Amino acid sequence: MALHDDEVAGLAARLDEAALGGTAIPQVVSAAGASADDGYAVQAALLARRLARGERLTGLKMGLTSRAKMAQMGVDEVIWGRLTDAMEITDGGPVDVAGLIHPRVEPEVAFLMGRDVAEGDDFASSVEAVAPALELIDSRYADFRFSLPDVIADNTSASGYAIGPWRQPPAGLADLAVRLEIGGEVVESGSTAAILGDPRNAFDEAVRLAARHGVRLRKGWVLLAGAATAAVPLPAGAVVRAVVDGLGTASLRTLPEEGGGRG
Ligand code: OOG
Ligand code: MG
Repeated sequence: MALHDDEVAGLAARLDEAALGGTAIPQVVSAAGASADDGYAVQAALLARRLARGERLTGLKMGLTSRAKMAQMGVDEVIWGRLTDAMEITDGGPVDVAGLIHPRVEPEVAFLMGRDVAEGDDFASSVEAVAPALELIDSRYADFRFSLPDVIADNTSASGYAIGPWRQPPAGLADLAVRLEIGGEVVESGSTAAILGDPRNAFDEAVRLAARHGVRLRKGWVLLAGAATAAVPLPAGAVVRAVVDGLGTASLRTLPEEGGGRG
């Protein structure tokens, strides 16, 4: 049974306030008896609040496209969320983690849309560039635990993203080595093959799944294909790099913690 509009609006407000205040909430969406489709309705209402504050959509993200992530989160369905300009992190640039709840970081591959994408459009004619990327996720739920409708409603834990240098899509993307480094140490490693066998499949899934909710990728938008490895906690005062063989490096640096405790 679908949630009523006022329930959807109320849940979107809870999630929005949790993110703004940097405080975790219980799994209120599944507790309300929501389905995955209800989750997408809450996500749309949550993003409408952000856009009303002046944020602008910059793209979409795929989630749980790799087994490593499905296993880590205990949810085994591919999901998608929305990106805004407020989530953009300049490549190599600073991120203040003080206002976040329990941030994690994961290595990804990003696609740049060369045109408005219609259902059935293929990767080759739609994607004009590819880049290594880092995604910063921060579930608004306590202990980073959620069910499928919860995480969909929470915009698939989206919090920030940094994109490395764009380049023309290479001939092969299916099996590029990926590593995640924090403070110069390799903390996770894997392959782009972990992303649905080939990250290009994440593009097809994004087009298909978003269309179900009337959403299409636009020219100039970014699509994050999903993490190639499990996510790791993001510490303050650290340099983080995602290195994808053949694509290059995306990086960010977190600001040092100020005088003991959250500001
Ligand atoms: C959900 C978001 C998953 C990915 O790349 O798989 C995701 C989460 O793990 O909190 O962004
Ligand atoms: Mg991700």
